Amino acid sequence: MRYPKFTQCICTVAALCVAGSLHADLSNPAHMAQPNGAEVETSPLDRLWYAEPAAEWVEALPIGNGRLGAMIFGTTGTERLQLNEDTVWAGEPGNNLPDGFREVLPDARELLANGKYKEAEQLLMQVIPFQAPADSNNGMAYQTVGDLWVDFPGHEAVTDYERELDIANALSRTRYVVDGVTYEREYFATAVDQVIVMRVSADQPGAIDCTLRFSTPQLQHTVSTNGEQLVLAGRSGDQENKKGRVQFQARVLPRLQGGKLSVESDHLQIEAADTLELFISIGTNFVNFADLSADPERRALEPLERVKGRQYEALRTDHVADYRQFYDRVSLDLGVTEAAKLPTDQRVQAFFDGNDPQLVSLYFQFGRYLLIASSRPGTQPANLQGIWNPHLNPPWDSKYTVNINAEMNYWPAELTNLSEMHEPLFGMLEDLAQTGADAAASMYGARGWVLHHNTDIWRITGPVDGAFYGMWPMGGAWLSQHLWQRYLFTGDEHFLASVYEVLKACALFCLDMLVHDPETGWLLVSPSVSPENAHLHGTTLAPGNAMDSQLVFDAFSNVIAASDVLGVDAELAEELRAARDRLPPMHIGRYGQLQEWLQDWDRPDDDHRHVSHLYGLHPGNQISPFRTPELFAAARSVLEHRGDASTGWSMGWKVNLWARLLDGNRAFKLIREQLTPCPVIHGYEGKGGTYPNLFDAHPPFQIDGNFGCTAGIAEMLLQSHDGSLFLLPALPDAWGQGRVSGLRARGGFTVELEWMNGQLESAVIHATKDGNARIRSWVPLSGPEGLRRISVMDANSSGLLAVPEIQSPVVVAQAPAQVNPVPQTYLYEWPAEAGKRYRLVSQLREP
Ligand code: FUC
Repeated sequence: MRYPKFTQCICTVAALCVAGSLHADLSNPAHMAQPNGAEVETSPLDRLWYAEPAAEWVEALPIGNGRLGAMIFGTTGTERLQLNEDTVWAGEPGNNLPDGFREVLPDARELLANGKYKEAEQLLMQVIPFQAPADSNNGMAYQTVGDLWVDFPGHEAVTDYERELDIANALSRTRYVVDGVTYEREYFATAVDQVIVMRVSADQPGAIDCTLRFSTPQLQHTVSTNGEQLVLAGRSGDQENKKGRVQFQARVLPRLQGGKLSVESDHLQIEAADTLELFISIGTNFVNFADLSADPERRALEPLERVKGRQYEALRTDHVADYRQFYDRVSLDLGVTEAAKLPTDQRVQAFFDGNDPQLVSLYFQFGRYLLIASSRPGTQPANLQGIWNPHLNPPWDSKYTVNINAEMNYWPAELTNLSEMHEPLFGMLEDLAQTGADAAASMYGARGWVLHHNTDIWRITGPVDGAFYGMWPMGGAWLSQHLWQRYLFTGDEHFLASVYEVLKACALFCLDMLVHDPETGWLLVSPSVSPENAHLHGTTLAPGNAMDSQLVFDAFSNVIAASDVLGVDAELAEELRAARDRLPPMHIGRYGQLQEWLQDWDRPDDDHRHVSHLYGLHPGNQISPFRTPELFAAARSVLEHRGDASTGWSMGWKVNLWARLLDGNRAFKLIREQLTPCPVIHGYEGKGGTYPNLFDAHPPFQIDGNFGCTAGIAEMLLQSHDGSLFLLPALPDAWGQGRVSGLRARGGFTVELEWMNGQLESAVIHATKDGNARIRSWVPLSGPEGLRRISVMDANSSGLLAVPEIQSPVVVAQAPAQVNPVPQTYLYEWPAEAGKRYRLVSQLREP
């Protein structure tokens, strides 16, 4: 038979599960025959597959090249490809700076200093209203381009149906049988050729009849034909005080073998073709956040002109090679059980109470797949839905929420060896440093740049959604940590020099906006909120919230360290050091919890999804089991009280937090929560989880939970934020045996680990920089020449692994004494040389 059924792949999985060999041979991929007789390597494990077409959007399968995205439904009678292009947003250039803010700022600060929190909110609501007037701008929406429909008459009832997303090759396929003919569709979104491709083939000649149609919910649009192409042209939506000025054009170029193409006024008809290839291209007029002068038609036509002369196989080969240069960098094997034979949706159903470790590695690799598919150098950063969105008015506008969500999207970037995919975020930071300078000057009279809790493609930097949510001036301080983290992972000083001005300007804003508290002498961020969580006084507003002080501490520390590395701004560094010493210390409250606010207002029964004050534990590194055991216990107390079940992204964060708390079993419990089916397909109600297509459910769909959990799985296996590379810091009992390769660590290291019976067996550390390699392990290790055991963590000679020194916490009198045994681990170091690989072996390993 020319068309191997997907079940043959599944049999390969079964073969991998033979007794005594519960681990996948990922180095030995299966080979899948293609209609043209060529073979494409596929891992039988790295795929999502289903026995039914998608009935709902969250059952469809995402493909993308960073800029273009499609959701593939795999429906037989009428195929649906829902299309996106990452610059199709409502609105037009322009910032959203509020009138009158500067005038009320001194009074708002005064009210907050005097404990009049609600009054401060009321005052600020006058200039940052929640029920925004029509002439305001609360950020614009990311919007769909529309849908391509392919009608196959007579294909409504089929047999032998299967569809898959092969994430090892970034290819999707649908197969079924009608009247004894086997049909296959293959789809991919290529970054090399900048088109989405769909190929329809059949195992009998002349069997393909179909109609191609476009539709879109966009109000301003036309559908037409041009030559042999089907064309959808339109303009993005108006929103609040903005006109929709993004013009887009989507074009489909068909290529037939055999058969006949008829071009009608608004659709294309194909009769009796042997094969049909469709090339979908989308262009817009977007150049950058301030410039819409490009020609969408020319941009849509150019890729089609290029692919005209190229064979399908060549396009696919180039696409797969391009994708795999990123994807193949990391492999993860947590074991394979019988559960891996089931369709993906059934695996999610069974996961919480089952034994399916391979679903975790699949989910991890799916997160990496999504980042490669939604964020490529030169594209827009992944937004709340990555690039996949069928709506004109998506949840939270599908923009960038920077009080957690946008950062979370990029947590896996360095850690899981996808550093290039981080670049769109850096590009956005460069833009925000410009638009945020206007906000800093006009709203605060401050130097530098500020971002509040949302931004969009126009790089707005003013507050949105009212003072309760929007009065948070720390978006820049959090988002720009990513620049510094990129430097720590890569040691790339050229990169650091190129982004230094953004870091510096962020620190200058913080310096200028801090308010001196005469009572304590501390410098406080005010006005501000602890994101979205109301305290005892019925508002989010308070000065000196824990996360804000942690963020300013890091923003200052980054510039202090960068100025040293680059040999610039010594005086500024001194000034920042002095201000940093005057930030309030963290506080431990009456039930032993890390305080979210300067006052002991936390409630033991608070289960709010945001755990902002734990920024210092993750993604930050101010809280450590080894350096700050008291704060470590207090952070743990916060998480115990907040509980596990929550929105998707909140659970994704908690996987990371429990990993940093070195509790692998609890981190795994959170993964189980995250991989629970979301009970509702539509709407915002209920607890978070996972949809059938493995998209994260806030609910509704929000991609940050995918990325957060992906990073969390990596954090369970390797951490490098606390002065050393901690190997297997938080391995759960459920992953007794396994291996991982390709994870990245700060200091410029790439790491391979193997473990058995829940303990590290061996590690290979590949250094890409000269420097002191420092390793922490739960088991004693033997290793490379020059390896020496050390007992204390003195200042590391490699600045890339340096840790902060923070002030001792303030502990309220009623706080229970907490027992904080420092975990017993083994610490080693040796001088590593760039380009060398070092092997370490457990001394407990059986000979
Ligand atoms: C923040 C979160 C919400 C949601 C939104 C996009 O406001 O509190 O849960 O994720 O961003």
